[in-house]
Amino acid sequence: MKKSGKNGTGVYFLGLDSSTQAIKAALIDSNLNVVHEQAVNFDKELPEFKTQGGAHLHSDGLTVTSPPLMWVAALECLLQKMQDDKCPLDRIAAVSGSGQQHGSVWLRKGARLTLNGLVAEKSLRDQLTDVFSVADSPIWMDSSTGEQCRALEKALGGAQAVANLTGSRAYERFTGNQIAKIYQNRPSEYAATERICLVSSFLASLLIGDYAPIDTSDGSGMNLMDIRKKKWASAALKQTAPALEAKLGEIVPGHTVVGKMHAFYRRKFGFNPDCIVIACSGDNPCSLAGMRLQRTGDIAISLGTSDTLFGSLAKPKPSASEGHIFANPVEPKAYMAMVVRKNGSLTRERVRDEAAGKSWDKFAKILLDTPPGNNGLIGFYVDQPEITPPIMKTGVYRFDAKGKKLGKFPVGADVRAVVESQFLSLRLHGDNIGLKPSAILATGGASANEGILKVIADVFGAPVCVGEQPNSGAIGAAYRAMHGWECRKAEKFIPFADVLADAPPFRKAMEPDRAAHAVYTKMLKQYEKLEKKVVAEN
Ligand code: ADP
Ligand code: XUL
Repeated sequence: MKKSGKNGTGVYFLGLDSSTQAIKAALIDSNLNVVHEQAVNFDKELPEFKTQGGAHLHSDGLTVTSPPLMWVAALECLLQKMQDDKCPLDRIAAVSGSGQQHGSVWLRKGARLTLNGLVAEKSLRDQLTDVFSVADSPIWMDSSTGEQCRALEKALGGAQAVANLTGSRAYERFTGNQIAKIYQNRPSEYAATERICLVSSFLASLLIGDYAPIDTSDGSGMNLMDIRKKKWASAALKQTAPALEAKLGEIVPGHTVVGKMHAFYRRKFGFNPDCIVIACSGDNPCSLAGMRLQRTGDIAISLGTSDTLFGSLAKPKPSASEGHIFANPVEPKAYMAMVVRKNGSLTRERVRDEAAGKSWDKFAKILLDTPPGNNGLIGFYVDQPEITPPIMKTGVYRFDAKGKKLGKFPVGADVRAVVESQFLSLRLHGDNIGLKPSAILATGGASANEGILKVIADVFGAPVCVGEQPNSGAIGAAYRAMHGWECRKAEKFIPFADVLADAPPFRKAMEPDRAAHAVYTKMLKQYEKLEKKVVAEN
């Protein structure tokens, strides 16, 4: 491990990322260097929970859940690994976290007391086995709440009215619609619930041993928060479920200190007794912090389980048809805009296994060796019901250069088609909500793939930069921990950019090719036409 210590302070900041497939950690020193990274993969390291990509895909093809106890076990396992690696846990001044967005964790009456009374003699997992009123947490991949979405839009005066109030039209995965479904279908479990957390605020609750508030940025992904006032929207709460506000608790800005690490972590892992916890936030908001997006035109693409395109925004302009406006996680007065695709890494992985011998290197080589534009072939790869564009019926839809349906593509063409359609879609829909990149910062697992970065640069006609580590969720959480700690020390809000002024620069990884970009600009029209057709048929 590298040594730290700007001004001899020698303190560290920890970012945790409870994401879809794994929990990850990034430890930074006071010079903003990442000095340690660690991860626990759910499928591989906690096989007893029987997840696939961190989730349980139910037989209706729409419902997707994860066991919240797995997230508890994973946190403990991660901290154990860090202690085994001799990380200076006793010198961590502040911790914050990132969580996959929209997922909810349901805690039964009495859970708060259990959290308060955690003891180091027992495992977290054993002590928290019985705190959940719902054992299967709905996550962001779920698309089973169409009925509840329609009801919310009807009650509030239509999709635009819901978007104006909450930042997004009603979306299936958004937490409020998931809450409405559980209230309607499982009323006794709803009644037994004392607190509904997001994945992020659950992580913070585990760390402080108490109920932690939801932050305004992750709270924007619920269809329940007034996006301008940054308070719960009573009309949305009323339509969702009774007595909901008390179950949700407070909503706070992202730099808020939510408590101190519970004594459990000092006794078990040697954390410092003064270590504070800063409100945890969503993975995309944390990535925005990790990518330090400040200027308009600086846009990030996160290539994790989902693919997302996002950027900072001064004024919200919510759309009734697509995209999301969230509160900004580091600047209380600002916003962020985002487009999300569900068929990201796992869909690429499936095509890789079928067409590139299960090798990312081979997958990248095919992309680098085949012509931009795929000789006019366009495909839509919908392994899971898609969010952007909304396609509920799963399957692969392939078209030739004239727009005629095809059953199969020649060898290799699926590799190019899956990647090209993913980024043509992000370009088209990002543009619709004002996300027009002049430079792109890429992050997430797939940002290690040169072939994919080349397609991104060419589709958008913009240079692509990457950070030293592809894990901007955990790094962003570590930056936010530092920011919250500095604000607490100064007893006032300090601009995030001031705290991060010395952060390491990003590396330019790919320049766009003008000719290839022109091919994609032309292809986008055909892509849009075919996309409309596929959406209309479903
Ligand atoms: P999440 O945070 O959503 O759990 P990550 O950002 O950790 O996801 O990304 C995990 C994904 O990264 C895996 O599903 C895998 O398909 C993808 N991945 C890892 N390495 C590569 C690579 N070299 N090329 C393309 N994709 C990759
Ligand atoms: C964002 C979304 C996903 C999850 C998981 O709206 O649904 O990006 O946050 O990464």
